[in-house]
Order: sequence, then structure tokens, then C-alpha cells
Amino acid sequence: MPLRDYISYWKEFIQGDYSSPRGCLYLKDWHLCRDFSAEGVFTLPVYFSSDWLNEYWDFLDVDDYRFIYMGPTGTWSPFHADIFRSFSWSVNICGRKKWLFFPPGQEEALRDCYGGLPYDVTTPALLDNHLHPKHQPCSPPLEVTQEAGEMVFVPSGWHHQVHNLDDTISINHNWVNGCNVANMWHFLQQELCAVQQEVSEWKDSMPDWHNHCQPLLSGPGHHEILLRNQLRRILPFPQDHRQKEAPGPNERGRPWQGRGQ
Ligand SMILES: O=C(O)CCC(=O)C(=O)O
Ligand SMILES: [Fe+2]
Repeated sequence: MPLRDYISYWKEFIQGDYSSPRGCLYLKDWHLCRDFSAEGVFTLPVYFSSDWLNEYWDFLDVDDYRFIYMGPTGTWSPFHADIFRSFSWSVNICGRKKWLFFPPGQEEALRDCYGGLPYDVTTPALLDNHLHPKHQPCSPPLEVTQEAGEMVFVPSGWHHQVHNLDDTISINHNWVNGCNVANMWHFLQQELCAVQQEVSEWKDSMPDWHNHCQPLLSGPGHHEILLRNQLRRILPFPQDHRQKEAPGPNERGRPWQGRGQ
């Protein structure tokens, strides 16, 4: 749906007392920086500026992990941990969000009898003992209300669910650097093991079996990940790139890169 149609929908949704035959729609993962070279719209706080993931995609000039989210009261993001176990940050331009955070490992208690994680951690179905044999009255999630103008940092591997309490527009980035690249590496290795287990019955009969497993790894709806290619390209990249392009002390970086470190 083009942005202009979404904005018309949103206005009608508000005029219709927050209901519409089309439901409550959330505009997610709009790549404003990638699609419009949004020069000067915002600069990054220094703590979030070491960002190997986006530097890598900028260099290839094909994609990024910088998003705008916007939606009316009642829109929400289901329970998840961020892509590749990256960090994320989120700043509210307007509106408020309620975040429900689960420290790493606590999601295990929420798995259903098939090993799946819930879509919505507020659903009463979690109390059904047959479906959720492991669900004990575990510690409640960490609940954070993010006000307009406030920024939230999501650590690597923390599962979370997010609800817009008002009509809300936010900027959200995923990023990876030396502080969490090991988490990314372990996550990708785990995913590869899971794929290998799934297709293990063809191991003996299929020539080149190993090389077929890595292309089966993919981010949620995004990019095919080739473990070797992805990490080996990202890792040596920042130093080379910064030597060539890091801004001097009085120069501005790209708006989303913040000040060079
Ligand atoms: O704001 C949202 O709806 C989701 C944000 C999120 O999951 C994130 O920034 O990691
Ligand atoms: Fe997230």
C-alpha cells in the first residue's frame, strides 16, 4: 500500500472512532533512509553509531535495517527476538509504546507442546496446561512505557512484544557491532544446526549436502544468509570502510551513522 493510501486509511480510522472494515493496520519496516537517502533527518547518539550491519548493507547499496513504524492506537508487534540477535533501538517521534520484555532464556517457559513460541504473550491460551505444559507462573515480563521523545534500547536476544498505546510514529534500527557479534555468530550456528537436523535424512544420498544447508537459512522474510559469506564480509569490513570514509572530527557523518568514533 503506498504511504499516501495508508495515511488516508489512518485518518478514516480515527474519524471512524478507531475502527474500520479493513481492521487496525500497522505500517512497519518502512526503509526511509534506504529509499529516500533521508539526509539530515536525524543523527545517531554516539552509543548506537558503531553499526557493522548497516555499514555492510550501505556498502552494497541494496538494503538496510533502519525502519519507520507508524500506526494507530491498538497496533502491535507480536512476541519475537530481533533478527540475527542484533541490538535494536527505538525512538518515539510521537505517541507511546508499551514494551513487554523477557530476559534471554525466559521464553523457554512460554513454549507450547510443539516447541513453538507464542504469537501473543497476553493470550489466555498460555494458561492452558495441555497446550503449554511448561508454562509455570513464571516471573512477569519487564514492562516499560516509552513516552514520546524517549528512546528504548533492546539488548541482544531479549524477546519482546510491543503495543502502541497512542497513535505512534517511531524510528527503529537493528544493529550489530563488536559487543554482540558473538551472539549473532552463535545464533547463526544454532540455526544452521537446526536446518542440518531437518534435512539429515538426505545427508548420505545427496552430493554436496553441506553446501545445500546454508542457503536454507533465511532471516524472517528478508535475506538469504550464507554464514560464511555474511559474517566474513561483515567482520573485516568496518575497519576498511572507516579508514576510507569515517568523517573527520568536524564533519558530519551520514545522518544515521552519527558521529564517527
Ligand atoms: O515498535 C514496534 O512495534 C516493534 C519494535 C521492535 O520490535 C524493535 O524495535 O525491536
Ligand atoms: Fe524487535
